[in-house]
Amino acid sequence: MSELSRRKLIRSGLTAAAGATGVALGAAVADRNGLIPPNWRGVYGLGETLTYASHRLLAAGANAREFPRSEISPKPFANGSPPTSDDFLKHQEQGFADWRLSVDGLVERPGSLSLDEIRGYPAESQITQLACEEGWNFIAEWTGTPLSHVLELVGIRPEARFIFYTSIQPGWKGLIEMDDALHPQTLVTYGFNGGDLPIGHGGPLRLRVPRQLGYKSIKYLTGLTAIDSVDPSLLRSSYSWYAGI
Ligand SMILES: Nc1nc2c(c(=O)[nH]1)N[C@H]1C(S)=C(S)[C@@H](COP(=O)(O)O)O[C@H]1N2
Ligand SMILES: [Mo]
Repeated sequence: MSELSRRKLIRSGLTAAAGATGVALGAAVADRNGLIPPNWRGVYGLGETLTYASHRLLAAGANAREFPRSEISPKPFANGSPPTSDDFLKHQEQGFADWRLSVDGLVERPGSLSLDEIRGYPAESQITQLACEEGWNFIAEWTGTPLSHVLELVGIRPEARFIFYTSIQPGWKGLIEMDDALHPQTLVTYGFNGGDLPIGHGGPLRLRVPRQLGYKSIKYLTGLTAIDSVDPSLLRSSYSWYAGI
């Protein structure tokens, strides 16, 4: 589909929905400002576009709420089971000494970083809430280096529009746009409540995206790829792409 007919299609779809819901202005503004999410096509595309666009317009640059230490949850819930692959178990046995984070795609200096290297970068801590789409949540202190720092180090190219990220755990992957990737609260974390990040919470390395729902905070992080367009295969089919809260 040409860019023009794609935009026409989006616009007519948005206008139809907008007429029904009384947010015509929002839809028009979304289109004009390029606020069309990568999953606009498909069953949820229209609703997604409206949610995404209104969030972006209302909350551009906003921070996720941070909490005092006294509100850290005494018993944070670790969701799901850690990876069971031989590969992961071997890393675990070796105390994750050889764990690496690959960084590639639209960057000047693709490569891979060791945990020690990452721990040596400027560190930030944040006390934020992780909210699962299923309704539960907890507050914890997360420590790591800003993703923006890692991206600067490898020379992120101006064409990059999204960061796609992967886990050693099959099926878990994430995608955020540069606005979230460069946001100061988006951290490559290795610390949790003052200690190492426990395996249950994604240790040794996890991307923490506190401005979005829990499933965007991918555990057992192994790779970052800077891209300029999104192939549908990069999206997790069972979750909505944009999970702003
Ligand atoms: N690799 C991986 N990342 C993941 C998950 C997972 O099962 N595996 N679960 C996601 C979901 S749905 C949520 S709500 C949070 C849960 O984080 P927690 O285990 O620290 O509570 O991690 C997200 N990241
Ligand atoms: Mo979740």
